[in-house]
Amino acid sequence: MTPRRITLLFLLVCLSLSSARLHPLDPLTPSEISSIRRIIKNSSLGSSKSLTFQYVGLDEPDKSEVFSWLSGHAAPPRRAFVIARSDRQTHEIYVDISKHSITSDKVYNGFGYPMLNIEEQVEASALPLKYDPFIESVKKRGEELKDVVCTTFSVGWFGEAKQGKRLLKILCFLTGNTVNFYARPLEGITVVVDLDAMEIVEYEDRFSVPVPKSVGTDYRASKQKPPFGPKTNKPGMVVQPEGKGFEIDGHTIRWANWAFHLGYDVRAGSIISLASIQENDNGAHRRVLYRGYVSELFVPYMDPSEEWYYKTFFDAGEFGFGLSMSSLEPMADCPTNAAFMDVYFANQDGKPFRIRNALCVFERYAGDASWRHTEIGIPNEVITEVRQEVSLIVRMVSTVGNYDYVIDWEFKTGGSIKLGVSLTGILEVRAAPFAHVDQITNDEHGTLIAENTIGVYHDHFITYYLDLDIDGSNNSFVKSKLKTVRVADGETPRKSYWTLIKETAKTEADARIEIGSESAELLVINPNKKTKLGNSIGYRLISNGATAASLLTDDDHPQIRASYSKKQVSLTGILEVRAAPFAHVDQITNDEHGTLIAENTIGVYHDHFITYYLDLDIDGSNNSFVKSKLKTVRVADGETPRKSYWTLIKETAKTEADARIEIGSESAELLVINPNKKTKLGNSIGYRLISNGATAASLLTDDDHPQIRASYSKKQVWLTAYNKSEKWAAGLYADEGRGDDNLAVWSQRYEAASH
Ligand SMILES: [Cu+2]
Repeated sequence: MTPRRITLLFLLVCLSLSSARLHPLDPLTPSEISSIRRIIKNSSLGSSKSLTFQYVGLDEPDKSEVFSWLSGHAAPPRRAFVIARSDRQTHEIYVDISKHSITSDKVYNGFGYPMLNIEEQVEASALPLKYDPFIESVKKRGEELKDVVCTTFSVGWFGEAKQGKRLLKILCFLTGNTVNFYARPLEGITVVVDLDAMEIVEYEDRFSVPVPKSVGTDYRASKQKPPFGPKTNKPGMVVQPEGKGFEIDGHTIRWANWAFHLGYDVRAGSIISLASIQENDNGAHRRVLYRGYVSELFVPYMDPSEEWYYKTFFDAGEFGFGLSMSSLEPMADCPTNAAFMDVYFANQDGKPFRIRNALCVFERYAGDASWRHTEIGIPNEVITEVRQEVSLIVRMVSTVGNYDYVIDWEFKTGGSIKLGVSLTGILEVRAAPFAHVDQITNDEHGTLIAENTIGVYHDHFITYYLDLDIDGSNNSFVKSKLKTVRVADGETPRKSYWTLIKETAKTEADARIEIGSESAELLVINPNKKTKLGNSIGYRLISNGATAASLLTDDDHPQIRASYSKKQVSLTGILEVRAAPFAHVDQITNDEHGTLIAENTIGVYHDHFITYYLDLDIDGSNNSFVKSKLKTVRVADGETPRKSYWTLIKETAKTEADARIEIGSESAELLVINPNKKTKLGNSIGYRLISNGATAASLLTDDDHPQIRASYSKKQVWLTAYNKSEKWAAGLYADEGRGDDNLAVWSQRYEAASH
């Protein structure tokens, strides 16, 4: 959100095209960016005094052109797509770089505006400092103008029917003797800038709140008084005595059994293309992912008040996830064994600039095993085999205002690709007149995190574009649903089992998935390719916990703009096997309760339910279990431009039944707190239980005997009072046990006792 203070190195030398053949998906080179600028400056637009470049990127060739080039045909022409502003109009310009010509220039007449560039944000941020009413407001607060810094915030859309102006809001903060100005907002002031006129068109100073002192919040190590956190005295480093295991050839990276193209874009940041994996037997590469990148980040805040309601950012589309890339610090952002890559974008004037070391690539070895087995079943022999887990990471960091997003693409030798997002940086806070939680009587839309400082509730929705091309471009989306089957009495001692029902999505609507809403595996398969045994070839989408759906009402304007955020998908050991008389899937006519994984071999469907005993004693033995539920609140019409927000409702479990939780059944945070201890500000002290994706409930029927023995496997969290004898979820005597002394039974016992 803020103009970044990184050094932008302008390329003064006009590089001639290097002799190396460009890959059709290579990002625009600095010399291409210069050519594009020349071509546009030489056109009729060139005479416009107000011409600015808002987006300059590769006009990606069609897939068919790329594949044709890969099979040895001529490269498609290098083309660029440019969004420029001139005389209050948005131009969509296509440029043929090789022909030095503009192929089309169309004025866009819709409601939206292009991405902001850095220069206009810097210019707009400086306006309040020369604006008399603002200077007055600073004085009135007893602060000095020299301590004030301002940054930019997109204004959003709140139902206005008419075409608006290209506006930006400016918020100001105090630095003084700290660089952590986000912790010191000048609350109550709204500055609106018309970007085309580059002037303040609206100004309001509604109220003032004490600026948080934010003592000790300067994060620079040099400003931290020792002791600074727990010491790890013996820092480690990654050493690869034989060198790096990957090779970078232009933008193509080859490592282990993977090959892919690493590009970038000013809006998306890093882009992975043409990821393919090498076959063991014949060395041929099989296609997996045609193109993948971060497509949007929606960040709505939950405070509907005048100064905060509009904070509903689209970090990629408004501020540029690529434009906000940070130079990575060797040995800190990326390990010692990393290779770095610079990126080049166009500035406001269309000239190329570089962000040094914006991407890094490295092999990760964290001392984990990817597969292991110890075999003691063969008399007089112990066989142990362990394989190292090594993967390849492509990393970028995008710093959008206060937040730093770390985006990882992780490639594993087993064939999987893992998308990693971590958020760090600084919280955006609101100044408020509270020094203790007890002073708060209304919903303050956040948590008192320091004196006079509220951390405002908000979400981050990160959306990926994934064009999977598994073994070819023709792919299907399949939901593999787990369905409980009840067995007819007497047929078997079992009463139930689960099996798989595969459903292929026929329309896009079939492929809008709310993760966790049903027991289903999400597969992308190639319907025209099969393994030798006749099984489908594809990839499974595995969510790793942090999925969420937006809680805003459907008619709230930020939600209309990000309506996609209601759904999450728009589209080790030795397996125990059973011998079976099949050599091909086509021979199977009944439910064989598994998958034909090799000739005459069925891998039987099964679950692993792992139950932990956790006796938390947070700051003492007396702890409570609290559900912190996220609840949508609808705003009365006219009160604020927003129609909804979410807030937290805290419920302390009174009985064991209150603390039986099905994770994902509601939007709730699970906390274990010490009710007798508080922070200085009056907040609870506790730990949060965070589930990391692989939670499940058993699908067996309640009266099936295995389920009676493991009746606790229907819920993921159980809370019981301390009882020394209650150690083993399945009871002390699990073998042949009957479920009369298990976790679920203990829970009921307490319930009976407490009523
Ligand atoms: Cu956040």
